[in-house]
Amino acid sequence: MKKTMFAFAAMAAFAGLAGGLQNRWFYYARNFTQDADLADFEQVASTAAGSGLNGVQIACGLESWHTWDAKRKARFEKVKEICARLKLEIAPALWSAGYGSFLRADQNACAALPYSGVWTCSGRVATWSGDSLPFPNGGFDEAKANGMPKEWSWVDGAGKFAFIDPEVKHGGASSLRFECSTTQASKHRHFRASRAVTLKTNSLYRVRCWVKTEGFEPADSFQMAVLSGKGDSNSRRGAKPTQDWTEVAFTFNSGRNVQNRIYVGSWGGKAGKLWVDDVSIEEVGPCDAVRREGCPVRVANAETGVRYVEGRDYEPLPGVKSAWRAPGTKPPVKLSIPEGSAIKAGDRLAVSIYVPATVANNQHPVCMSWRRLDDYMAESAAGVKAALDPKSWFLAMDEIRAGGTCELCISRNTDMAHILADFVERERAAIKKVRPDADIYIWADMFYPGQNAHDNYYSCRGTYEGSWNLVPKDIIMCCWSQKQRAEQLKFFSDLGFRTFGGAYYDVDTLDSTYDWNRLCRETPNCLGVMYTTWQRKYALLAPFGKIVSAAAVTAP
Ligand SMILES: [Ca+2]
Ligand SMILES: [Zn+2]
Repeated sequence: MKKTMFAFAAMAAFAGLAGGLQNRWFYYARNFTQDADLADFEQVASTAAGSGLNGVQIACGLESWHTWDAKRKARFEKVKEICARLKLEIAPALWSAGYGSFLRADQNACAALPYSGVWTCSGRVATWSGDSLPFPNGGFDEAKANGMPKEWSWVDGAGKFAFIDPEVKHGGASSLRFECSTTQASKHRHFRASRAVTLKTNSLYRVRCWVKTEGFEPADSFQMAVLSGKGDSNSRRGAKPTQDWTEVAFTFNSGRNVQNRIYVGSWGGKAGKLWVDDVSIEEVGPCDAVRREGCPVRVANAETGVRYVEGRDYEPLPGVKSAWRAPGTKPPVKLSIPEGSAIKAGDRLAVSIYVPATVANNQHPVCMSWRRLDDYMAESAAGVKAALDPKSWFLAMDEIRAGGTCELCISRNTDMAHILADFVERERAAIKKVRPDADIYIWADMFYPGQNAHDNYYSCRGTYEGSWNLVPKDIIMCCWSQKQRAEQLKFFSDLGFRTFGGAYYDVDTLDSTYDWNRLCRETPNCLGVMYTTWQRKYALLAPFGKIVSAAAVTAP
């Protein structure tokens, strides 16, 4: 009986799917700013079409087509010709709030974090003039009686696989060496040194260390991090398996977190040696001030509290030159003091501004509350319509790791779930205005509680929980959780959404593809599946295409 029921279910799922899943796409990211991109695309597209795929999500910045030069537009015409000949539908990727594609419209669109500091007026300028932050024995030069470094409150495997090394060092008398190959390693294979560090709130810090490796695996298990334990993302990851002394450094905003721990080392090391030395942390000054609605500049006398007036006591502060400029690597922004100002040389100023939010590895999300972005969406949608007039539009709205922190967001008195859903609604409206019958796809992670739809998400203020109930039901959810693919497809299907499978994900085998293929066929209203590669790995594209195009589900 069970068998028969399964057979009926399978037959129903296959109705109208003689060639497999309806949408069988691959992901392709290139900007077509050079002719070589075209040749590469044609080769990948031919492989895809030859193995049964019928569409491509192209991430080529088409959202700014209205600003492209003639050569780039001509190359895109060639892309259209190639796809028409190969019978591949083009779904352009557009509008990433998480990875800041909107910064093309205005660098001040970045999500912004409050910054406050005491600046000093000297002559006709006032600027940040930092406090030093004592960080003794960041160079592992002084050891305690047990042989472990002074000041460091925790070293994994002290004396077992972690050693002060006087032979190999970057500076001073010694470094700290981890032997990741030892059989004495802990279950979690952590090889880290850490200590507490007390920071000021809403201040900028640059942390650095030097790293040397020898046969170190996996190389991306190296990480330097400053963690408060509250969802923050202040870290840099990665080294080479074998490298001479190399500096690792990054800048971060302390936000509301005073008590933090600084970590250097490996999470999950399996082999080789890792040395760290000369760890330091310093306060740095902001190099850009965000100037837009919701990001006021406030300057007062630090002693008397008297407020100064922009345009009278100090010249208007310029906006963001580039959200990618890391404070501490560029000169700090300055206030120019005009004649007749109430600010006098030697005055100490309490300065509050907003600075670009930086998260994870140099990622710059945008503020979804800023209505100016709607103008860009309208321009952009009209451009995409003129360039391609696609039926399928793919919103690149994944991993939005900052937001809710500027006064514009706070004044809305809501959470990230509502801010996000409202933004998606505005994106949808901009598309529907130029293409009423558009199918609109979106990455599903910001709407799935098992991925990113929760509270304490990186630098966000307010929860994303419940976002799945707020977004229009005609948006197609591209599920890409590799671990929870079955649960995620079911979650959105049960809520009444159409779904799409973001499969493959740069793995080395097609094991998961068989499962995605089966799940996508069994899930009601699942439109198809996509070969999704971030690393331009197309080696398995042909067999992938055959699996998802076959009339029946095939077993591995
Ligand atoms: Ca040292
Ligand atoms: Zn905001």
